[in-house]
Amino acid sequence: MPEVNVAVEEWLADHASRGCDAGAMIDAMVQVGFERAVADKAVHDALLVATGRYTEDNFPHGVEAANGEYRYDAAPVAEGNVIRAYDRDIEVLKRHARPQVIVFGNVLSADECVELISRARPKLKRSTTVNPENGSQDIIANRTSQGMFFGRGEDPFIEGLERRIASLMSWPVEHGEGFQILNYQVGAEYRAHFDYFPPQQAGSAVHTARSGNRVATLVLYLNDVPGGGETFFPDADISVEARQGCAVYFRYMNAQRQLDPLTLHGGAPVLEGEKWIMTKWVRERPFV
Ligand code: PD2
Ligand code: ZN
Repeated sequence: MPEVNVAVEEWLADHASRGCDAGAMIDAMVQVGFERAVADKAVHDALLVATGRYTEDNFPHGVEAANGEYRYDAAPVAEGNVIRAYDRDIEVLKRHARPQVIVFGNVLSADECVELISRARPKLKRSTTVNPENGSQDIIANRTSQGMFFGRGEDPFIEGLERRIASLMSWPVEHGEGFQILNYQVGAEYRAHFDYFPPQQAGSAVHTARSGNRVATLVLYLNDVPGGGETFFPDADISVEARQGCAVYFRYMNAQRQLDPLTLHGGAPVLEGEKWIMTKWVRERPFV
């Protein structure tokens, strides 16, 4: 298996600085024997260095999404059963290939979960969803949680967690939306939905104009839920229980900008106790 040595880095830097297409560079590396995940990361790192940020022109693989059946790239998450993510060893509990869903343990400590909940509690407001027709944020029966957002990098505690999560998701911290905390009381739920903005819906454009679409999600569980509250993927027969400090990752945009409909998912109604989660959504381009 070839390595990303100095010569390869020079080749990457040269092509990235000349605005070469990321997909073509990845394909060229794969053709000479690199694993796709290795090539994907090397190319995106080179583009970041060359441009200071991803742009519409160089990422991801042209402006138009490819049509047809979703093609699974290697998920950018590192291989192995334990992943060193910035400052913490994170356990890989389960990996699903189609859709790309990965369950992690030990992402947050109990103290971190408690701290996040106590900071969020006084700021909760009823959650909204995007109106597919005009993009407005509406309160609807499909989503009955309460939530709040932290500003990105708003203090050292939040910034440290963002670095850990960016490392785990192998996606630049600048591409992340601010952490969102959600609280579900008994009966509250988030019915099946996509986290990406479906391009065929008129209301999506207002949300994708500046930073592109969402690429992947990490849902982090801040408490043990005594009953209900699983994150479920109805078309993939996957269900993840809410366990404090654990998280579920799912990837729905590939390098060709296709979107994976199998990542339809929801938060099941809480049957007993309450549920606290934190979400991290990452975008194609820096989130501004
Ligand atoms: O509450 C959840 O488990 C959940 C699952 C999926 C929340 C979201 N998505 C979300 O807020 O997008
Ligand atoms: Zn969701």
